[in-house]
Amino acid sequence: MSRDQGRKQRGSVKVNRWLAGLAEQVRGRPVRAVLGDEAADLDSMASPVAYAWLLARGNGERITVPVMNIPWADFRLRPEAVWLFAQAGVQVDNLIFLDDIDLDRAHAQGLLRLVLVDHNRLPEPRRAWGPIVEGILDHHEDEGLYPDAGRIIAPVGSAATLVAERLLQSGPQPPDPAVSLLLLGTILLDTVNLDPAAKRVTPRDEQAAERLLQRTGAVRQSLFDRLQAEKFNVSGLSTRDILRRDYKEYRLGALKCGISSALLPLGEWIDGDPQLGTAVGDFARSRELDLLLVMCAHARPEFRRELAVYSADAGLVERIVGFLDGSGVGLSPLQPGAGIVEGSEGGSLRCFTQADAGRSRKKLQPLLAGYLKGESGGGPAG
Ligand SMILES: [Mn+2]
Repeated sequence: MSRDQGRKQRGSVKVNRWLAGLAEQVRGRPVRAVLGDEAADLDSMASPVAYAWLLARGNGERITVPVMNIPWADFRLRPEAVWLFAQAGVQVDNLIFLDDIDLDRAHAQGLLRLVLVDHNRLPEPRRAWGPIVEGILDHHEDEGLYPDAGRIIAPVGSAATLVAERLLQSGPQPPDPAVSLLLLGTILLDTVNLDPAAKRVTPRDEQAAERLLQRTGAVRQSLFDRLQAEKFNVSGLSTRDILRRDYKEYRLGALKCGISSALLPLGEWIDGDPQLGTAVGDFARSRELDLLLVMCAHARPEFRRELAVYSADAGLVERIVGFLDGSGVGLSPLQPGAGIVEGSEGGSLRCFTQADAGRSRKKLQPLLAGYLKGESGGGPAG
């Protein structure tokens, strides 16, 4: 135990010395921001830190920094990340969040370059940043954007695997233990502890994890169990927190649509928050959404998905529900009360169980995009 702590200490000292003061140093200087996806799951926070650590070694006048793609206040919404960074001994006070760096200003001054990690398309509001994307490291399908960017894209279980491969081959020095633990925890969580049944893991993830296990001396099962428990830990989070914890926004046809992913049973959420309908309506209004989908996933006891559909326009809710149900998603009203939760100001929130538990946000979003494009293009005007 003391040896483990000693290792951890040494690793964290190096990483923390590197991170400390980075936010100060970038001001007014050319910066290469290594940026995760805006949903900021563990992969999108740990992998940019590790990749920036690797890239920072080689470069001269341009300073390379990892940027957490969320405001600092949202970090606590991701308890698995809070736990793993603490376990690795990384002082999160030293990490750069969106409120620690003015990316818009750096871009306007011509000082900003981007390396995208765990995604390969900039979100809509930042589309103008395309020309400054100089690198991509990702495990999602390559959309072929930013042709001048150097790309490391492969269909592995976690972007952390791709960083680990580079880190492990980068030189005679063993990788930093803190960085290694961040990558290992991320790979285990993303691949459901390297379980082939979850259909995420590839041989490259296995190899990377194996070597990181040797480096860190971590115990695979207990590391995974703890991370998994933390990920599903929503105690202490309000409905608004749960909604914004893993949230993405899209323009679908003529509509502004938000999709939240939440890791708890919808029935439990409804029981736990008598004001759920109001809170969902408030959230949608605050983001000026036409439509809000809340996708719940849990494994109590076996893996299930549930879906809540909210709009101020009850007719739109009907159409969306009808379309999804007819597209094989299979929606049955959640009991009790036939899945209808009273919302505020006449909004309609309807709750369902999903027969096809394979339809994640990644799959539902393009399905809806196709439908709503047709609806806005081919339907009656307005
Ligand atoms: Mn990922």
